[in-house]
Amino acid sequence: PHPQQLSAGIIGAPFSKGQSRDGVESGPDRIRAAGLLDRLQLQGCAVKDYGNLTFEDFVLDEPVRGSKRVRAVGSANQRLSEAVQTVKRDGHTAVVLGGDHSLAIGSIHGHAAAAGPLSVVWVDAHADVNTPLTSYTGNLHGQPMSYLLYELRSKVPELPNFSWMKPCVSSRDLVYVGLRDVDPAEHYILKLLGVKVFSMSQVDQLGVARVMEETCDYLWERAKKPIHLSFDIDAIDPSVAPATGTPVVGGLSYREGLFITEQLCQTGLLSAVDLVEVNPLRGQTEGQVHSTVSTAVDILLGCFGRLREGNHLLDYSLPEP
Ligand code: 4U7
Ligand code: MN
Ligand code: MN
Ligand code: MN
Repeated sequence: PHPQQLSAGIIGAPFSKGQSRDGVESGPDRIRAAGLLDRLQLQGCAVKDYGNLTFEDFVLDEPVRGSKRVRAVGSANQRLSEAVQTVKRDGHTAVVLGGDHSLAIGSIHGHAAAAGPLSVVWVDAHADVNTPLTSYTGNLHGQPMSYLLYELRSKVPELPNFSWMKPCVSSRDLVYVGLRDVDPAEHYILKLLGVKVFSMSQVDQLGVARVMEETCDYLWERAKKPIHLSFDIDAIDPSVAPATGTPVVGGLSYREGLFITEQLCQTGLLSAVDLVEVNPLRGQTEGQVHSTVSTAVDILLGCFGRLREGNHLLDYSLPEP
């Protein structure tokens, strides 16, 4: 698709209670301040900003079976799910600016509620598929995929403020790219369910071009479903994107990150994108924050048709002398 045929509906989700570090709630405003909306419009993409969501506070939000701030996460994601449904029904490609990665629960749920069965491409250093019972940190940002997968339904306990959601993704419709920090229980789950995984080791072995070719082939084997891209900025190497809560060495290069978005955009099926885990407070210098935020912006521009070969507007014509 050409950028001029695309439209973005942007939702800010300044939410941080899926993990314990302050700062990730300022991700949406930092990404906007870096010029995301103007730059999308300049490349010909129509943009509607739905603003920032607000979230309910819970004074009493005691851990539930070891998992922290479950009520706040459940409630925030219910709001986000409704917002994503609105954006999809308005006809846009949804963009969720996080915030921490627990937001994928509401984002993917809302996308599936509005668009039907999805393919999910999860670009992350982590698999985020701990159940509340396998997590040893108790942080919900390490658990969202376990709530979303049909196949794990019987392994996830009922949690307060989660009764609004039901699993909506099949493990056959999920592909991971960039993994390099997977907990033992998560590794067991990925093997048990036979999930398609391109870890950093596969990126090294095959190169990102084959990884993306195989990702698309795999997802299209059965049907061409709308694609949900959930992009955790910590997938990118911390030398490029250090301002994030759980950095892991040995990540995707900036170029590999952009290539992933160029390829997914060219499928014409990209229907929603999360850009999460940008935490400006985790940068040690303003330069580190800038590098992280501008990488996040470039990833999003790539999702909306920006190509490194260059672009031009459909109605462009050369000036006559
Ligand atoms: B992120 C972790 F234990 N697996 O469950 C956990 F290593 O959204 C990390 O990908 C989760 O940044 C990282 O807490 C969550 C940990
Ligand atoms: Mn991560
Ligand atoms: Mn993540
Ligand atoms: Mn993280």
